[in-house]
Amino acid sequence: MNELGQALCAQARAEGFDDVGLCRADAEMPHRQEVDDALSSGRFDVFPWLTDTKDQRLDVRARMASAQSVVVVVQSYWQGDHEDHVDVDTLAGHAKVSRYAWGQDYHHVLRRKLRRLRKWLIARVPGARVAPFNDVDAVTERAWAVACGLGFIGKSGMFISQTLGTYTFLGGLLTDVALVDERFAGTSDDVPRVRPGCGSCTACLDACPTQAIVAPQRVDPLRCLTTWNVEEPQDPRGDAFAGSGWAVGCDVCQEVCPWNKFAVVTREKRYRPRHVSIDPALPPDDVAGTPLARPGQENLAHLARRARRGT
Ligand code: B12
Ligand code: SF4
Ligand code: SF4
Repeated sequence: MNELGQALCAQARAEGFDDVGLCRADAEMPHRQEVDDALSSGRFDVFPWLTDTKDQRLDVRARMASAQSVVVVVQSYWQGDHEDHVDVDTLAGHAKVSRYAWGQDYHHVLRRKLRRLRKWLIARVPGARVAPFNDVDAVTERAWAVACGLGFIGKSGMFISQTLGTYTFLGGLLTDVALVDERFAGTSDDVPRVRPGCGSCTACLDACPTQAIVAPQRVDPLRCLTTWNVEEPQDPRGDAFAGSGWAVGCDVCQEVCPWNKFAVVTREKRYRPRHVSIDPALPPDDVAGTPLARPGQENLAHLARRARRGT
């Protein structure tokens, strides 16, 4: 990367991101063919917002034609081992909530930091185009995290950082500012790739409660609990996976991953648990500003009951 790229990375760390990398926007996106196959398979049609934007998800320059660089940031949300976790309480007992949903909504946290980073870059390159992305934007973030040399895709499908483990959020910037030298045009030779590090481990494939990891790195969204208890909480197809114990999201493929011995407790206080338990009978705005707003307070009682069924 060039000097400006190095300064931008330093600034991203100063913003509180735990890792950051960048690469040329014309570098080949890792797993491009696999992502294309997956999004064309029909299995992802449950998320029309994902399949309808396939072009951009396969090529960031379909999102910003003038893009020169992709910057990816990584932020740990690992809260450490403690009893202070979040549950959904019902009369029938507890149902679990995935760690990513324990604190405040990460979209708000990352977006604010990314907007500041955008301002920083524009102050140095007046007139620059700089577009932040985080989760809901049509950028295949895990692939670009790999392209930026920040880690590898585990058999669980999770992006794994060798220094942070799997409990991380991703986001970044797409910009027309050149942050990598021209001599690397069309390649990712500037960025050493991290070799996949699963070895012979199959813990996540074996432990997934719904056998959603159908092959290494291939997660079937129609079997993953998160599809049914976060994205589509009212879809009756989710009933097929009742009794998992998970009311919101699922952490099993991360809980068993040996790379999480490297997980570091997040510096972001806003990801620490705010509630010890959530009563689904509370007024709807109780979950405002947290990821629990995505499935919705009105669905929590149903999700918790379904998670408990059969247990
Ligand atoms: C749609 C979506 C989902 C869907 C579908 C998941 C899926 N595996 O596709 C559902 C709702 C099920 C989901 C679940 C979760 N998600 Co999600 N999700 C997304 C979203 C919005 C798009 C992902 C996407 O494009 N999927 C399509 C597939 C094809 O692409 P992919 O998942 O990136 O797959 C990569 C590899 O697996 C590989 N690949 C895919 N298929 C194949 C096949 C072969 C043969 C090979 C070799 C490679 C390969 O290619 C891709 C790029 O490297 C991203 C945000 C974003 N904009 O990227 C967040 C994101 C991936 N999710 C995230 C999180 C945290 C989760 C959960 C952990 C939440 C939870 N605790 O419940 C689970 C994890 C489930 C899992 N094991 O993957 C984080 C992941 C961070 C990380 N460290 O990896 C992201 C990046 C959001 C963010 N900004 O932080 N998610
Ligand atoms: S999040 Fe849960 S259901 Fe989804 S792939 Fe991982 S272990 Fe399986
Ligand atoms: S649990 Fe094992 S196989 Fe799965 S992602 Fe982690 S190291 Fe890889």
